[in-house]
Parts: sequence; structure tokens; C-alpha cells
Amino acid sequence: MDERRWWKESVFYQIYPQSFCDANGDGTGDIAGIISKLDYLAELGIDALWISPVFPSPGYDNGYDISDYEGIAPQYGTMADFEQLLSEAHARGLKVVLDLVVNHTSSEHPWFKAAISGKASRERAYYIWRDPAPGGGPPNNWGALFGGPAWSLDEGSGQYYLHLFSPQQPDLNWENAALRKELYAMMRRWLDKGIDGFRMDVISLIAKPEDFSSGTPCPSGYFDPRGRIAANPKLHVHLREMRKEGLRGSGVLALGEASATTLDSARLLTNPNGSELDMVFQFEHMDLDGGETFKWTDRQIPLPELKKVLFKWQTGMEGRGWNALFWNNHDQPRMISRLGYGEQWREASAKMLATCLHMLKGTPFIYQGDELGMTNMCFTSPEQLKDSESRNAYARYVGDGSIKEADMLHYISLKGRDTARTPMQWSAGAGAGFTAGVPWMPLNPNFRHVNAQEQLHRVDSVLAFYRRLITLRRKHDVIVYGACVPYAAEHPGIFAYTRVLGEQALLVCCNFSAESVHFAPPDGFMQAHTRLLLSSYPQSAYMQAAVLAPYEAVVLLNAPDEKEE
Ligand code: TEU
Repeated sequence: MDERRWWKESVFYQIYPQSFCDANGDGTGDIAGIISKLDYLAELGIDALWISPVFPSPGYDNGYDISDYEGIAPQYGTMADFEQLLSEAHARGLKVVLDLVVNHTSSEHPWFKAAISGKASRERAYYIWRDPAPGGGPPNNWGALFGGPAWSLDEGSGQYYLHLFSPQQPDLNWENAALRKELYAMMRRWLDKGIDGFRMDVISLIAKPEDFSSGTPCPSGYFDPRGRIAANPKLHVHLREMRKEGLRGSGVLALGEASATTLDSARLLTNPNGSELDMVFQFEHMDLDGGETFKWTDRQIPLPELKKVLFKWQTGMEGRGWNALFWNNHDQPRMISRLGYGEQWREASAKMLATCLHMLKGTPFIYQGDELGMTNMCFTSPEQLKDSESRNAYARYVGDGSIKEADMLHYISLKGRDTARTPMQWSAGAGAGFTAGVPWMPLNPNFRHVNAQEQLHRVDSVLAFYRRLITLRRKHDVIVYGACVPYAAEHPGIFAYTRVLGEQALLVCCNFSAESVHFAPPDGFMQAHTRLLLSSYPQSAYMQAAVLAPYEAVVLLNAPDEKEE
């Protein structure tokens, strides 16, 4: 069995602070708002919080452009507020994991300001500079993720600096030992405050390869260098050093956002001896409806491909590493909407998707609002868009006439990053209970019927279902440590698998269709000691007739030695 670790046995909850809860009425969420909801979170049953960045930032990328690693942005509160959040979370048994963005800083960070002031500055080498291409222009054809080239010109020196995301997010040069030392010291200061770990933003991209040559362009017109960068073996060298010096060895959670990472690399990154990271988010299943190369379509994720990718990661990581499991985050649309499930099936499909995810092997992450069955936003005007990726894409493709305005808004509502960043829906009242002021981004109009207040005391609510699901994880080791074995992998409408740990076995069957489906269990799952551990419906016909209702998920348990509670 894998070694027991607290973060394997936990359910995490991601807070996007800007949209979580606004205590001071300025329309933007804040730390005091998070504190006010800690009881709600503790009652949900989660174990740990991942808090998206709350550091000072010009906000070009909603805090993923940090201008001071050691402070708290005034819009969120003060360091004293943060310390209170930490101690109140700990008092409720909740661990706190901070978002750490060390692939790049903000262009407003004092390091970058010094670096761009002249070639002689000490911090110049903290960033990545290249001379123009021989004929002039950027050094290669690499594209930035938020549009345009990955290089911007520093007119003073005539050199270009690298930015994989936006020009306001210059990439740090991890080859520079003085920079690494500063970063590790900063991490240790946060650990000294008592945080429990870091979620490390695009950590797979910190080690830039020596090969800075151009590559084959994507439909955007640029080469996407992320695969090449993530494959650089130097990444593992840096992470081992970071583990020793920044994290002071094991014990502190290092959760990596590993975009463009292969299975082989993820096995190294999360190898069980803990020398690098503990677990990673991989994105292969998120890329199935367009990927990062061209997401502005209405293509949907085909279930057979979704299963294929997730099973590859389930079986491929078995005994070799650890997966972080997620359907949603602040960069991804809501999975219910992404799969095209309408209002009629919203609650049923929310419960089914939750079951499917939480029963896989790995650590499940709930993104704020998942537990209510929140959906994508339907944007009707470009003025409503806040995210630079969507705004830039809108300007480019509507601007050059390649995509019609209404179509682009539709694609952005389906796939853009703003669509899951609408404020948390706490109640049907003014401001959805999120704010007493004017919310920083539009509320999803469905807050009047999709909200926490309505679900708190309703026994068949999505929220109540999440509580049951989370409780199960604590009771059955097989949910945490059982190996995942795909079942009926070719079935077009059902996502099914078993989990096996010694004598214990689970069968998980999830109906991804709006039809009732007869679906026979594998041998050994209709024994005297088989019981229905969970169904997402109040009454299930599965044990009697092997029939799954539309979007029903069931979990069966074979536990010969276990007594019925
Ligand atoms: O995201 C990195 C990343 O590569 C993707 O998640 C990407 O933002 C998305 O697929 C674009 O469609 C991280 C953060 O989670 C994101 O919010 C930041 O904008 C980005 O890094 C830069 O810091």
C-alpha cells in the first residue's frame, strides 16, 4: 500500500479570493470574508484550503502577477487578517496551502524594475534576456499564452525579455543561483508563519531549456514552447534543491500545477520518496475539447476520450506517484456546463460528476461553488469580460473577422476563464450574499435558485451530497489507497472502474447520459457482502435491476470483514 500521508486522505477546497466572500462591501472578496465562511467549510467536511494568490499585485492576471511575495494586497486585507485566517482555519482542523507563483513575477516587482533599469543591475540576471533575431524582431517564434509573442522589447537595452503568459508577467531565470536563494528564503518565511504548504503555479515551466530555437506554429501563429520547456530534465534538479532548501525537506505539502507534463515526468515529480513534489495537477483531460492551442470552439469533451486519458493517469501513477483530481478551477469552465448538461440535469449531473472524481485514486479538489452545482456564466457583451486571455482572444479573432462576435461570446462562455470566476452564490438575496456592494464581475443570474442558503437544509441538495461523499473518504481506506482498475472502458455512456485494496473492493458506475442504462457489474459484485455504499439518487434501482437512472452514480462496496454500521 502507498505510504499514508495526510494530503492523500484529505479533500481540498480551492478559494478564489476575489469571488469568494466580500466582508467590507467593496464588491471584491477579502480575507475577512473567507474567515466568515470557515464554519461553512468545516461543516462541508473538507480538510484543507488552497487559497489563490492574495499578495500585492497590479492585478493584470488577478493576482498571478505578484509584485511583493511577502505582503498581502490591501484589497484582501492585512497581514494580521491573514494570520487570523490561518489560526482560525487551524482551530477548525483545516490546513492552509498558499499559491506560490515563482515561474514569473509581475513587471511591477522591484526585481524587474531594477532589471529593466539597465544591464548592470544585480537583478538583470533574475530574468531571461535575448538579443533580437538577426533580421530584427523577437528572438524566436514562441507565443505567450495570453496572446502575441512571448517576448517584449526593452527599448533601453535593445534586448527582449521572455514572458510565457503576458508582457506584465516576465519569467524568472531559475539558472540564477542568487535568485533561487531569495525564493527559498521567501518560502521559508511563509512556512515560519505556519502555513501547511504551497500550490506551485506552472512549476513545470520554471526550467527553461538551452534550446531557444523556433518551433512549428499553432493556429495562433506562434509556437507553444511549453511541452519543450516541461521536458527539460533540469526541472527535477531545481525541484530537489527547492525541496531541501525552500521547504526544509518533507512534511510540507508541495502541490504542483504541471501544465504540459507527461506521465513519465509526473512520476518523477511525485515519486514516493518525496524528493520533488507531492502531487500534481495534469491537464490532459482539460485539453480534450480544444486544448491550449485553440480552445475557441464549441467542441465538447467526448466521454471515451475523457475515460482514456483519466485511466491512463490512474493506472500509470499507481505506486509511482500521486494525482491531484479536479474537474474545475479558476482557469477552467464548470464541468457540468462544459459537458452540455442543462438545468434539468444540473443537480443530478453535479452529484454524478462529484462521485466520479472523488472515487478515483488521488486527492480530490473542490473548486468553490462545485458543491452547489454552480454553472458557467453566459456572457452577452465583451464589456463583461475581465480575463486578459479572453479579452485578447476576443479582440484578435472578432477584430480580424475570423469569428463572429456572438460566436466568440458563446465560446468564451463555454471555455473562457471568466466563466467560473463569477462570485460565489451564497443566497438569493441582493449581491447573492457575496457582497453588499457592486460585485467586481457579474453574478450568474441563476444565483436566485442556485445558492448555498437554499441547499444548506435540503436533504437531497448537491451540498448535502458532497458532505456524504467527503465523509465516506474518512471511513474507507479503499477510497484513498485502493488501486484503480478500469471497467467496461469501451462503454460509450458509462464511466466505471473498481478500486481494490486487499479484501476490500469498490465498484463505481457513473452514467454520463440522460437515458436509463442497464449496466451489469463485474463478477464478484453481487455477493452477500456487497452493499450499496452510495447512490446519487434518493432511491436506486441498481442493486435490484442493475439499472442506472439518468446521470446516476453508484458506489458498491465489497468488504467481507466490515460490519454494517
Ligand atoms: O495557469 C497556468 C496554465 O497554463 C493554465 O491553467 C492556463 O492559465 C489556462 O489553461 C489558460 O486557458 C496558472 C494559473 O492557474 C493561472 O490563473 C495564471 O494565469 C497562470 O498560471 C499564470 O500565472
